[in-house]
Amino acid sequence: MQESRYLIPGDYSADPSAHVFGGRLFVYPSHDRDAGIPERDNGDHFDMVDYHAYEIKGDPMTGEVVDHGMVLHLKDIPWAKRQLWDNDVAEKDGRYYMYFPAKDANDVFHIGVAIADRPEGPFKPLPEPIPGSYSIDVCAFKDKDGAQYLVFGGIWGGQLQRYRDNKQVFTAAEDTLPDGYRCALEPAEDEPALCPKIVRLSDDMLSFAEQPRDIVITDENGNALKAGDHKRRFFEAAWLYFKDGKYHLSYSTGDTHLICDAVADTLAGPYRFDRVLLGPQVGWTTHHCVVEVGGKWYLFHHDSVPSGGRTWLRSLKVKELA
Ligand code: FUB
Repeated sequence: MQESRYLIPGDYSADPSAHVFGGRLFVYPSHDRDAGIPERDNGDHFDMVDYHAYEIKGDPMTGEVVDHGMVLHLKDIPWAKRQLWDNDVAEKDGRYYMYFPAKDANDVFHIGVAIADRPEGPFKPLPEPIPGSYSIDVCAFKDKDGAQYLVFGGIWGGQLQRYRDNKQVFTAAEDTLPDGYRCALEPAEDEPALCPKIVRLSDDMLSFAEQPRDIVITDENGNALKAGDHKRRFFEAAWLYFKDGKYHLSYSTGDTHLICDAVADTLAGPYRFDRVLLGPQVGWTTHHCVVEVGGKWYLFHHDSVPSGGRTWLRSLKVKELA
């Protein structure tokens, strides 16, 4: 059996979120395109305008991949100006809720919701983003008691570094160094790293039921990881899953290009750094999800091999989780 598999040859997709809904495996990626925008550290070149929903019939390593077509387009989202990045979908009472980040008219990221009656969409967006939402990279997680959560956040182009206590305290100008875009606001190397956020969703799935909270990632001694610990600290692309009696938080380290896994006994954490799930891939970004299908665990991720290393044109892959 092949070790890994490209899922959508002939098109560019990234940032997979995979779920089994009603016994069917769905993958919701970002839909990459070449917008001709120069590569910058603020991610302007990731200028995506729509999403497709995919279904894999049967074994993820060999099954037919069905493209259910375009399920949401930027032009139909009244509040969003550009850059549809990593989305995820949650189910409640037979309805499906797609959560997605996009930049508003002021180039500030927020998270929107779009609703469908079927997991394959299409999804109809609400006219405004979720009040109090910010930053990028949404993961939807349903806990054992049925409560539903979003995990989100990403630094540099994902803008998380502009916020403290869920308030924007720094501006885009303060975030930008004179020599172009480089993130000026990451904490000092010996300060605690910025954390991904978790928030419980309201019963109707359309708003936050509480203030987003930090998910703290610690070292083996229980100390919060430092911002200078570039090989372990959170950058973006958090994914929460429950496996073997533990909560797992996996995430990208961004500028060191790793997917790491941290574990906790409770949803709230803290999460202790455990291991590297995936080493550097071709392309700058690395982004993944972990999902159980038929008793086996799979890692979905992306790389830029098929586009010849163009980091904004990525291709989805899957492999069994070791
Ligand atoms: O696809 C745009 C951004 O690139 C995502 O939000 C990040 O996770 C990175 O994959």
